[in-house]
Amino acid sequence: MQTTSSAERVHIAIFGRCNAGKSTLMNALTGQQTAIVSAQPGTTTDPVRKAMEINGLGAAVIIDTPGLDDTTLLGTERVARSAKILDQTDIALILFTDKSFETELQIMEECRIREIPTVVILSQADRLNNSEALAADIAVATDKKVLTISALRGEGMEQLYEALRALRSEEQRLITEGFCNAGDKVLLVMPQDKSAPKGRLIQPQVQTIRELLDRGCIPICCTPDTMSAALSALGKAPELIITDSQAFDAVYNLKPAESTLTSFSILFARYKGDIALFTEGVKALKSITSSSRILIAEACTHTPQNEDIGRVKLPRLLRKRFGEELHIDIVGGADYPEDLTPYHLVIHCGACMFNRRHVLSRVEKARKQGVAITNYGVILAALSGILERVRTN
Ligand SMILES: Nc1nc2c(ncn2[C@@H]2O[C@H](COP(=O)(O)OP(=O)(O)OP(=O)(O)O)[C@@H](O)[C@H]2O)c(=O)[nH]1
Ligand SMILES: [Mg+2]
Repeated sequence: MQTTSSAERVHIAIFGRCNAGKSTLMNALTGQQTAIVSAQPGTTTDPVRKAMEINGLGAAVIIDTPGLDDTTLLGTERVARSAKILDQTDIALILFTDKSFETELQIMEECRIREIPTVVILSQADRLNNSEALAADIAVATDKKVLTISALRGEGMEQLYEALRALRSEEQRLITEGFCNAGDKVLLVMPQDKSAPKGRLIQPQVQTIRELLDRGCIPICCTPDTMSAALSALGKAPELIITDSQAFDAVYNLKPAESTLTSFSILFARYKGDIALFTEGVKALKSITSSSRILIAEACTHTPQNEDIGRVKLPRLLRKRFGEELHIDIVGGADYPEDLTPYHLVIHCGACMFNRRHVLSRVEKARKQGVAITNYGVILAALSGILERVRTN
């Protein structure tokens, strides 16, 4: 379980006013004293995260949040904080405790706009002597089914897990969805050269192989050097071939005409983001001039490496093509600007550290502002002439 990266976990965030019982629910879900609980309003001042495995739902991160009405924080900061959490929330648990619903309905509206599924909860039911009537009022106000729970006593938790499992199965996405079916042979051509990590496969390769096995496909692995031998061994052309950008030309030349070809970076751009918008976004390359501004946005902050894509390789390729004066800003981690309008194009990293929701929140910001957006895999494929030769969606 610990090996599932945070990006692959369903992010479940708990929202409500101070003292609604958010931290108590967090502890009940995780089965540990993960968050501090007290009768003092405003106990939780920063989001608390805990990775866990939920039976039947899989790897999750539970996020406990500060009260939405916490007056110890400045109003605008509070809103900004919850918006930041919503940016990465896959499922929101909204806690209600009494008859005033205003704050709860506001956050639900925000979730509706962002298409974040919500679970409506009447919290601390053991304290109430009119929980049924209150639950009925909340159901009318929210137009949702209401779960009545007592996190302190562990009552109603099974129904909560059930609701989470149901939402999760609606959300589940596949990397290779639509590219192959059960029984299909899928040839994975994966160069294992100097740049590959020693003794293991990289995460996108591992995840794709695992998914193909789960889907009843037949993954066959080879390197560019052994691709011809693998094709002869197969007898019949594989339905799908997936390769790495660096081996693309060699693989393209050997590919049987009947096989569909795509790349790991295209599949992951689609899995992690909005491939239609990303392929549309690279069209902005046509109108870039040496005075254009480009934003390169990375999900994580990391020590730049020698051939770092975002900091070295992409700026070099772009400047070579559009001129040395090309203005390129590079931001990392949480520094994604609110105002993207100065930019001609936003190029986002592959986001191995972000969940899909988080990438889509950023994509949506660009779309709303009418700014073209793409990602590393798609732009590198476009710049090297791969994009028009692969299936992207
Ligand atoms: N009886 C009862 N008390 C509860 C329940 N859940 C929480 N409480 C109590 O309510 C108080 C607040 O609980 P917390 O879990 O700290 O509430 P919170 O929403 O995290 O509060 P903040 O961090 O201040 O926003 C504590 O005294 C808890 O013991 C419950 O299900 N039943
Ligand atoms: Mg708390």
